[in-house]
Amino acid sequence: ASGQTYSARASKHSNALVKRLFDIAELKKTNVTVSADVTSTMELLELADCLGPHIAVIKTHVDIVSDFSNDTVVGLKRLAEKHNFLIFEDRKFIDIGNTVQKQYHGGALRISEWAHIINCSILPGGGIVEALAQVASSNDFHHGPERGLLILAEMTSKGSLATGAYTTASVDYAREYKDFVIGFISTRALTEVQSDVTSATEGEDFVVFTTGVNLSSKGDKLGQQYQTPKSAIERGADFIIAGRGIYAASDPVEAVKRYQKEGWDAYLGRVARTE
Ligand code: UP6
Repeated sequence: ASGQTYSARASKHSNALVKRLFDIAELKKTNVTVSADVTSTMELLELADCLGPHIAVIKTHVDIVSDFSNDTVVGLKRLAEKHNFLIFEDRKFIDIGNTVQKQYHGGALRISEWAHIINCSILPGGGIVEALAQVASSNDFHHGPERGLLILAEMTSKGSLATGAYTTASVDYAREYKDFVIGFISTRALTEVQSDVTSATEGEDFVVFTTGVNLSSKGDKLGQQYQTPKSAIERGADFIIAGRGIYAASDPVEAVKRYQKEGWDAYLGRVARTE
């Protein structure tokens, strides 16, 4: 787990998107990513607007939005600017390179146009990372510097097979494609070199996003397993991702504020322990 502050990491990072992400965290004092898993454009935009001041990133699954259209995209982009947060489409690409390029760029969802962050599984091998990176670096794509990839290195569901050699290979691919890969979806810090002792020499600082965060539940009936914001951050999460814990609460704004405070206090604690 990194013991450095977000601003220290921002100042040293070579990736413009990561810099911006850390700057947002520091400015808004939040490491919360809300997983806005609602199924209509109206609900999604309402959530983004009322939670916006308290989050660093909104995570979407736009393929579950029943009336997804250009209005969804325009609305999301407008709110991302209004509240200064990034958009992460949790599409979990997992296919051969030729297919994921078409799923990422163009198609019905036009993900490359509006999502700052995407993620993929490395089950298909390194070609998937290369294919997605190619889209962002192509000459006719103008958002390249504002795009980044998280590798799904672990999963929070019971019986997950994203362990062992798969997780190790995730780190290897991240290092191989470090211009485009900004970090991991994982339940803990995966790279020892994130400690400030070695990161200076290695020049490596991957961002850890952790899903499966909930303050009031241990899991659901379909195998989801939760930890608290504090435990996630202590294990190395830089950003905590919470869905139902926030949007399904009776008062989502009150809930997001609790996750913001718990997440921020845990981060300050981690930094203080390193000093
Ligand atoms: N997600 C996980 N676990 C993973 C990867 N992704 O839960 O290993 C995603 C889910 C959902 C969110 O697709 O969008 O994170 C978790 O939602 P929840 O907080 O409501 O359980």
